[in-house]
Formats: sequence, C-alpha cells, structure tokens
Amino acid sequence: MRGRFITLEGGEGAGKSTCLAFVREYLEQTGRRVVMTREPGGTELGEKIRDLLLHGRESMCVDTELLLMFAARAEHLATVIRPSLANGSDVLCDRFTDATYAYQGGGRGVPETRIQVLENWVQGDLRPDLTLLLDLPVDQGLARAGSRSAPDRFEREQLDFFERVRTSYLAAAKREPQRFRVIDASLTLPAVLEQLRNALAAMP
Ligand code: T5A
Repeated sequence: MRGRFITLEGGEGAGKSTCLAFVREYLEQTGRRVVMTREPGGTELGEKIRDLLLHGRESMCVDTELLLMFAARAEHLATVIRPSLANGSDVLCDRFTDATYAYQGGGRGVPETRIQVLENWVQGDLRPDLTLLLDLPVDQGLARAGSRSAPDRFEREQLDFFERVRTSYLAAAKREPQRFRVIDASLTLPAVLEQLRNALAAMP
C-alpha cells in the first residue's frame, strides 16, 4: 500500500521544526514508517541547491530562484519521495510546492500559471494528501524567528513580502479545504500540538 504524503507549511518562525518532531512521533506511535525530509533540500544535490538559495552571495533573478526550487524538487521526488511512498512509508516533508506558490508566487510575484507548468511537469499528478498550514501573524513569526542565528536570503525580506506569503498560503487553504488544515500557530505550544493531533486523527 502506498504511504501518505504529508507536508508542513507556514511563514517564518511559525514553529515548523517543533511541530515536525511531534507529527513524526504521532505517526510512528500509530505504527507507520515515516521518512522525514525537507525542501528545498532532502538529497545531497538538493542540499547544495538549498545552500545556494538561502546563503548564496550572488543576487539571483526570480526565474532562477523558481527553477532552482523545482530542480531540487525533481531530484527529491525521484530519489526520496516517490520511492518512499511506493514502499509504504509515510513521507513527512517540511515545505513543498505550496511554499513555491506562497514565496515565489505571492512574495515575488511570479504568475501562478507559470508555477503550475513546472508543478505539472515535475510532479505529474502527485500532490500531498494532507497539508498542515501553521498560520500566525507575520510580526509574531518574525519575532520568534528573529531570536535565532543570522537571517538567510528569505528572512532578510521586508514585512510586506511576508504578508503576501501569508495571504497566498491562506488563499490556497481556502481553495483546497479537503487537503489543508489551518493550524492557529499563534497559540501556546500545547494548544498548537492539540490542533495537530486532531488533524492527524481525522486523516484516513
Ligand atoms: N522556500 C522554500 C521558498 O521560497 N520556496 C519553496 O518552494 C520552498 C520549499 C527555507 C526558506 O525557503 C523558502 C521559504 C523559507 O524562507 P525553512 O528552512 O523551512 O525554508 O525556513 P524557515 O521558515 O525559516 O524554517 P525554520 O525551521 O527556520 O522555522 P520554523 O520551523 O517555522 O520555526 P521554529 O520551529 O524554529 O520556531 C521558531 C521559534 O519559535 C518557538 C521555537 O521554540 C523557536 O524558538 N516556538 C514557539 N514559541 C511560542 N509558542 C509556540 N507555539 C511556538 N512554536 C515555536
């Protein structure tokens, strides 16, 4: 039986790292095998691309950024995601194509139709079975993220960029309510984990 493809999304500092560990543990306790991975990255080549995208010193045009996201994704799908799903493992992925729609689409202004072409090309008909969207006001997320190490290329963006990212994520969740679960990530950690538990328990 094919595994389930579960993605975690959200703006900066939404608490994904904290929540991923919880989701993994929950799934394993219900007897599932779990492959936890992330985007951009998840493969040796993908991690090199991630480094260019997050920490590259050269400026980068928007199309280059978009294509690098999908180049890393193609490798990730071919060598990690598809084989793991095929052998029955659940794949738990820290960000996926919804992040491209939110950051390159909403944030950078790339037309959705252009992203759709790449999505269909690279993924075929593969889409996540469940997407957990950690939502919180931008200023709150940035305050949480700000207490960490030096900001990467995305974290150095301005407030309005992150507002567009959030708007884009929420619009996607509204368009596909059967796939998305919006989690109020502004609450305390126990309250966030409770929402995640409910979303996972309702999963077929
Ligand atoms: N990107 C990615 C694109 O532009 N396009 C794409 O297609 C893809 C796939 C890297 C960047 O790439 C971009 C988006 C990103 O900018 P990333 O590594 O996932 O992606 O980047 P971050 O969003 O920066 O992820 P982080 O792991 O760094 O942040 P988290 O996981 O959201 O936040 P986390 O868990 O470290 O929490 C932040 C702080 O808040 C606290 C935590 O303890 C921590 O200190 N916290 C809470 N505090 C109070 N209450 C709670 N409920 C809390 N939950 C967590």
